Amino acid sequence: MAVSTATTPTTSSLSFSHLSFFQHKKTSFLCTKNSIVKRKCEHRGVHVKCMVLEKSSAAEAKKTKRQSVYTLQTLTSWLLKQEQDGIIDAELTIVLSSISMACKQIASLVQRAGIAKLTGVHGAVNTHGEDQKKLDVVSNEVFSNCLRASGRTGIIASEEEDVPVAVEESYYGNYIVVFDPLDGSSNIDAAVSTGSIFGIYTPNDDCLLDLEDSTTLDTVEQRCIVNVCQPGNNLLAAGYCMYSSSVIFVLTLGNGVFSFTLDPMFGEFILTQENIQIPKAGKIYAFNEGNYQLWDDRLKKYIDHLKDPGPSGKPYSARYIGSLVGDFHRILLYGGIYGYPRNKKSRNGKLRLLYECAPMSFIVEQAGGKGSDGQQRILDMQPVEIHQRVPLYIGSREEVEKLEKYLS
Ligand code: AHM
Ligand code: MG
Repeated sequence: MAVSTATTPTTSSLSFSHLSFFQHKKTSFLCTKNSIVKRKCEHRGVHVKCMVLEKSSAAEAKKTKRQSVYTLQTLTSWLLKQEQDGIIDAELTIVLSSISMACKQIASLVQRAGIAKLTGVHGAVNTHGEDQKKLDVVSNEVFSNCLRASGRTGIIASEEEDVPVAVEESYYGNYIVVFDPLDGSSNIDAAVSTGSIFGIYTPNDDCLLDLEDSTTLDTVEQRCIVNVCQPGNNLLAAGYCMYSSSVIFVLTLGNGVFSFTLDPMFGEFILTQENIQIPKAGKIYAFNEGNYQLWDDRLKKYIDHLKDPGPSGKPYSARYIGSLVGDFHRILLYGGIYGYPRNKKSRNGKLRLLYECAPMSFIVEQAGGKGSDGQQRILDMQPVEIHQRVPLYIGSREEVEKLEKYLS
């Protein structure tokens, strides 16, 4: 690395870094710049003289090392660290890695949906009587395959399947994974944000579910349902992946909320936010106000108040994508409230307790927020059926509590 004498700057204009590689006539001198030893280089005629000025402490060197801009923490290395710290076991680490792999695959399918002819409806109707999109079906398959291949899941329950499924290939671990493989898929053909949501439990045969109505089910199916129907309080981990302008994987293991962004250059989720805390309050509301006339009068009053808080207050801003993951992610970062209330046509609202409300409520509580059905904490609710729907109000603590007062 030589600098030609013709372009060699004068001594007065030389910075330390210029002097790091400086050649004069036939003699080359290299003054290394490092964190342990600082050198001052002087240009005297044909010589460059390097003098040791001071030795920095080992602590300073360590600090400099920690601040390197090249230090990236991938989801994989972060999970391994959680395992080393005893927060999760090796089996759960594998399950979470499998989920992140499924999310990467779905992200790629979502991005290429138009090209790969994956837009439009599949032609079937799911267990809720809704038209399944092609990508609903494909994403469900991707998620299920990744979980099966992990060999660490005993039962998987998907919003897109009629009943939970026992995984025969389970090698060890037996974790129960509940998931909505592609939430908000009505947005997919317009390339608007969608997401995957998941929650993880350990097997629990003490579930209080009444199976008397389920006599048509065989014993394996019954065991699966009993194990899956657990309150959100039992969640070990929950998260979501948002497919948007960035692909963002948000995760909690019950010790804070962490966010990872997919780096498309090398296909890894990189830790981008640690210990996310939702603002205590926030002036954004995300409700489908098209249903206003179907709502309870108390809820109408609450929404009216947000829009017209009187002379002292500023109205709230309405922001609604119609995609829970995207709407929730905005509220998590900026504060405010997301709501999917019950209405005259849907007595329990639209969202499912197991696949959507409980995992999101676990995340929001870990971030200091609140998830409620308007009266009670979502995480305390004992599911009575696997595809049970409940009203959901979720977001900043003060905002959810204000709504609860209006509804009481
Ligand atoms: P889905 O699971 O069938 O995609 O439905 C859930 C979605 C949520 O993402 C979103 O918040 C809600 O449905 C929107 O419903 P609506 O179109 O009634 O506002
Ligand atoms: Mg959904």
